[in-house]
Amino acid sequence: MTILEQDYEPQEMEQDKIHEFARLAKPTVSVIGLGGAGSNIVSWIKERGMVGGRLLALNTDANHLEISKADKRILIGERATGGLGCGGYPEKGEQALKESINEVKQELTGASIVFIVAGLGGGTGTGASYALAEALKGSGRLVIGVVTVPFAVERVRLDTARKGIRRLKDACDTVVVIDNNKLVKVAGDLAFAQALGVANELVGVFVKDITETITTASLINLDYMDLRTIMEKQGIAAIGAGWGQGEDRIEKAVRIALEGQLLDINDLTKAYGVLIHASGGSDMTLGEVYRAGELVMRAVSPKTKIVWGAKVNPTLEGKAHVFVCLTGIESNFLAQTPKRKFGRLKIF
Ligand SMILES: Nc1nc2c(ncn2[C@@H]2O[C@H](COP(=O)(O)OP(=O)(O)OP(=O)(O)O)[C@@H](O)[C@H]2O)c(=O)[nH]1
Ligand SMILES: [Mg+2]
Repeated sequence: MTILEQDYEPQEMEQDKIHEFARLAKPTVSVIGLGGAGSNIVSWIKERGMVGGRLLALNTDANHLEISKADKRILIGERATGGLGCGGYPEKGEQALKESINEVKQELTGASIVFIVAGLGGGTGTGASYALAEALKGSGRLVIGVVTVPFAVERVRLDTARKGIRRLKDACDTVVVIDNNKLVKVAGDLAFAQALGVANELVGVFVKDITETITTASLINLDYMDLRTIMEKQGIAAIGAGWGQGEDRIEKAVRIALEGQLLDINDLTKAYGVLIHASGGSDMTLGEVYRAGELVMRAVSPKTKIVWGAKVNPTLEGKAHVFVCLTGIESNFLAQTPKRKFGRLKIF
């Protein structure tokens, strides 16, 4: 054996070792949409295409599940609901998930990050999502709930949603709460179906951008440990999103994201952690991305932990999109006391 050959072998072994570590260290992401809204959001993501994550849809409603575009669809609680949905009862959703838990867990083998996506207020999305989060608790995975809160006109569903958030908060690492009412205010006067579309897009972009920035090479990579740092055992989170165009597009996008129209928080300095994500066309520069980071840093407390990621998106030529996710906050929605459903009893 020549000296050269002797040198070469250990080097090759080192390369193999790095390759093996890289393969094992790659986080695997599963996105699970539960109930009608959750399945629709997963279909939205599938239609746009997502690199690096697996999309699952879970429902008790067989007809709705049939139109889902998820990579894998699972009808849960066949015995409990007969494929007919939960009719707004979260207890039924919980029972359905428990009935099918083994099948669901099997689909999650190897997943290190699990997004639980649902519109709270109904039976399946509410009950099955907290039951799933509870079943995954302590499994070592990072479990992130991303849920919407019903529109004010949905009334009784608001209470169901509050109960759902409380259970999710105890079981998930972080629950990102998006208030449909704020969304509609920002988006303008929209018909109900269109308003739901806006909600699907916001949740969809959030989950897709985080997944792709973690699993694929990006302008600034966000890694699994970064995400863990600010999301592990953090309770409630809120997100703000902003768009900008033209010369100061990044400044505009950050300002809109932080103005708080979407954020369910009054005081940004109370957040434990913040995730900043910027995306823009191939013309987006690193300088712009750092500027976004600087602007957010000025708005939060010096103690707030900050992680960030950035990704080029060819469909955003000339534009910028920024979202901020503030973790460890107290939700205004949760703090509101529910309105009394009946008037006072009058005794004559
Ligand atoms: N973003 C979004 N939200 C939706 C959509 N459809 C319904 N919602 C919201 O999500 C809440 C729950 O609705 P669904 O997801 O249809 O209910 P479910 O979880 O299937 O519950 P059951 O039908 O009772 O089993 C509603 O109160 C709405 O606020 C949708 O397509 N997109
Ligand atoms: Mg349903």
